[in-house]
Amino acid sequence: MHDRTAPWASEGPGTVPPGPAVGAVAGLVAAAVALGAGELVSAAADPGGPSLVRAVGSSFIDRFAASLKDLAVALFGTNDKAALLVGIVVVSLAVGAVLGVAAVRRPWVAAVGFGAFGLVGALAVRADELGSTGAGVLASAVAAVAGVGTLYGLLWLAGAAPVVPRRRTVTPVPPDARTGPSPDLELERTERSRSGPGPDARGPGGLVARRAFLGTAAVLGAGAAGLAVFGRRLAGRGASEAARAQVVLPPPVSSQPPPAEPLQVRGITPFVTPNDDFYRIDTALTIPQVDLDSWRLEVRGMVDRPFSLTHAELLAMESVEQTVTIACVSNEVGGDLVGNAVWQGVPLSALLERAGVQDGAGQVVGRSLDGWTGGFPTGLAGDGRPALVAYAMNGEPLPVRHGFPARLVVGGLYGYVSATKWLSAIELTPWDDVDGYWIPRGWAKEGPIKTQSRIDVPRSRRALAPGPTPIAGVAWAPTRGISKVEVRVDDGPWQECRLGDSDGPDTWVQWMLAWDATPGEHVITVRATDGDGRTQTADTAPVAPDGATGHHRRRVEVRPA
Ligand SMILES: Nc1nc2c(c(=O)[nH]1)N[C@H]1C(S)=C(S)[C@@H](COP(=O)(O)O)O[C@H]1N2
Ligand SMILES: [Mo]
Repeated sequence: MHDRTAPWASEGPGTVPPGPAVGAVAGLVAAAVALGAGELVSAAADPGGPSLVRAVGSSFIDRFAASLKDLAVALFGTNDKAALLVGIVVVSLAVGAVLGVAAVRRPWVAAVGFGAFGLVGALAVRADELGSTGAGVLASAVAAVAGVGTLYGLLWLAGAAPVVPRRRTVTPVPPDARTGPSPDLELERTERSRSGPGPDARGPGGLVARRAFLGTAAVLGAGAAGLAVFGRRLAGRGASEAARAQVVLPPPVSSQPPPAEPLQVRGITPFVTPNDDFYRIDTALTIPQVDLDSWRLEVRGMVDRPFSLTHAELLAMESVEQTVTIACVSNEVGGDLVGNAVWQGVPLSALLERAGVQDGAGQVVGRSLDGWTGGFPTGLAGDGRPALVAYAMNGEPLPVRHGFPARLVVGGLYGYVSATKWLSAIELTPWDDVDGYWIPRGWAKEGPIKTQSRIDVPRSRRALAPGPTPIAGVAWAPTRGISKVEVRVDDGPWQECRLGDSDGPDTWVQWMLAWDATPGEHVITVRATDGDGRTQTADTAPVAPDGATGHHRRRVEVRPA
């Protein structure tokens, strides 16, 4: 009945260590089990906090965000996040596989390796503003133990252990195997060979061992994935969604109705961006979860009367509704990291007046629950532009991903210096004392939004029919407003476009031009002029350090008549 073809048991059970492939599979599965166990334990112990993988991801973002694309991206969009998490999992599994191969001959390597694995996770959770150190240590310890245990178990199943050193004389053993294991492990394995189900108890040899190994590995792998999914589910029941559902918005004392006549052009960007379509940019791999009973907004720093507000107190203050276009500094010319919403909230100026800003407090710093910061000159909060602690967006409580329960919205400033989401504190500091999150990462300290215009239609994907064709899009220069938008086709003259109604200078405007499309290839170019009469420059600048410039162009093809 002895099948001697199993590569790791060819000379008799238990005498020859399994090959590297077996070690790799065992190590990979062990790493998967470690990750799955870590997800589950962190989700159970600290549902609002990051898992080990997410915490490692967050430290990765904080450390490398600046260098990611040559300083050029002050953003972390949804896709970056998914890619980062997948990357961390893949690297972890690969490291597990390497540990598995090494552990075939040196079991201690697995213990050290998975220990280090756990330590990295624990340190990352500790460094994470959203993480509970206790939960992180627990999850890391469980993950490490689960990893080592799985690896040893699988190798044992595969016939690696127990290897009784005396018996190795039966087969030639590679030189490094002799020097490997620590005395303790030798002892333990010898012990196990006597008491536990030893080599012979594994019975009918290689084939069964291999089946048992592969079967167990598959089951454990699937189980690990299940643990991870279940853990995510558990963690997904964040406190914020539930809290948000309970929020009743007060009526604003003043509101700004959306403009009467949005332009009706098929494919044009709507004047108000629906919440679900609004771009999302932030460094948060785990969205800070909020329990409204304990959430506070602090106003502090260089103020005469620091105070903090409960959620109810914030909503009880007089609020206004204002339509404001916000944009990301990383928005490329023609890009879609820009949106326009009706924000309801408490004017920042009211909070600053109540606190009494001291002389020399040149900067308003918004602090997020996750430690992110953004700051802008204090004077801007009182120069007439909209500057709100916003708690509603387009008539709904602020969506969780857009900053629930409250965020800052400041007209005319890129989000990275102003639009702090998941707001926990507004801090007054001297201008030079604090640099917001992106400033040491290579971005300008002041971030006024540059005048921009974008072509929405026609799109360049399909050839157009010749004849009347609208050219349309949006243009923005928040705080200055848009006075004129012009389009040119090829090298033709700049033609002035029709503008839609705006809600004042802080929002974008829709624009359109009726074009009689002629057969052939054309390049359409747009440029806007702001309310101060300054026309958008044609000079191109990259997004770093303070926002892209240049004209948006689109090449279109018109079919023959
Ligand atoms: N807490 C926190 N707030 C943040 C950020 C962040 O990373 N963390 N990113 C800022 C940036 S760069 C932008 S462009 C805006 C985007 O806001 P939105 O995701 O609601 O569109 O949020 C800002 N507020
Ligand atoms: Mo941004």
